[in-house]
Amino acid sequence: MKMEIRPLLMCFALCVVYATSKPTEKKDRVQHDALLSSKEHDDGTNFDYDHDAFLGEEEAKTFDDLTPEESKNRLGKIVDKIDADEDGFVTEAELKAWIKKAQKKYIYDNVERQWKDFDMNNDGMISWDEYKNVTYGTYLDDPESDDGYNYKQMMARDERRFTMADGNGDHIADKEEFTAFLHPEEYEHMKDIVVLETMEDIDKNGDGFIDLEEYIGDMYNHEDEMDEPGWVATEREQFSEFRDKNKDGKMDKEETMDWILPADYDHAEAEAKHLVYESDTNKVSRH
Ligand SMILES: [Ca+2]
Ligand SMILES: [Ca+2]
Ligand SMILES: [Ca+2]
Ligand SMILES: [Ca+2]
Repeated sequence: MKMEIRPLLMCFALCVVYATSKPTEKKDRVQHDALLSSKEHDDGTNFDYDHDAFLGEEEAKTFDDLTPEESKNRLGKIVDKIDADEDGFVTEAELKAWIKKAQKKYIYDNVERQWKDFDMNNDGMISWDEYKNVTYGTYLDDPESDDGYNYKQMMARDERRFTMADGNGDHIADKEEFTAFLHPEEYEHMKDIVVLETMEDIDKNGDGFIDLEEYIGDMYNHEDEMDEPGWVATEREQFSEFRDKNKDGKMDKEETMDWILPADYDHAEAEAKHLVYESDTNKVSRH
């Protein structure tokens, strides 16, 4: 399928200039939105999510500083790049490839930014000791000081994740291993630890399961005398109907994995289809 989606993409870019992000009250544990954008996907409100998806979150941010005219020029160049075979049309496949690249760019940029803070001896590797000293140096110097954080527990948790990310077991992370440490949700072999850490966060009574109250308690902060917002009731139903698949009243490891790391969903593909659909139904006119 070929499609002239250039006008739509151009429109997105201009919208960036006026984009405002909406605060989200609800804490979202599901790993999907973070992949493409930290913003909510709600085209009824704005196109922020779509901007981030095809520009990359950082790139979209720099558009904020440009005039509409500059944005337009810049985006024209980007659309030319998306059109990989240069036939003047952007296909769903080209769009999907572009979005995948934008996702990865965000991740690799993030790793690059943090890298120099941890590689103290500049040998191009980050050892567990380097990471530990940079992150927990103050605590290690004075383990008795108490400022409300359980550094011992946080450090043990980091070391467990570091060990899992360290594929060859030498306690030293190369760039790929460090990327797996910082972005475990991107790696198949890190899925178990993502689920484990999430369960530890939510499972307040430590029985190894997430019950309904723990599930709601994690996403909703009870404020005294306030009525529960409507979505809390919806989430209670979600828990009973979809999350707790075997209906024993709690979520185990598998059920938690299905929730936070939905397996059969390709976000780049879904977003590409979505953009083509938006273009196809000519919703451009509403901007
Ligand atoms: Ca080093
Ligand atoms: Ca290693
Ligand atoms: Ca529990
Ligand atoms: Ca269950």
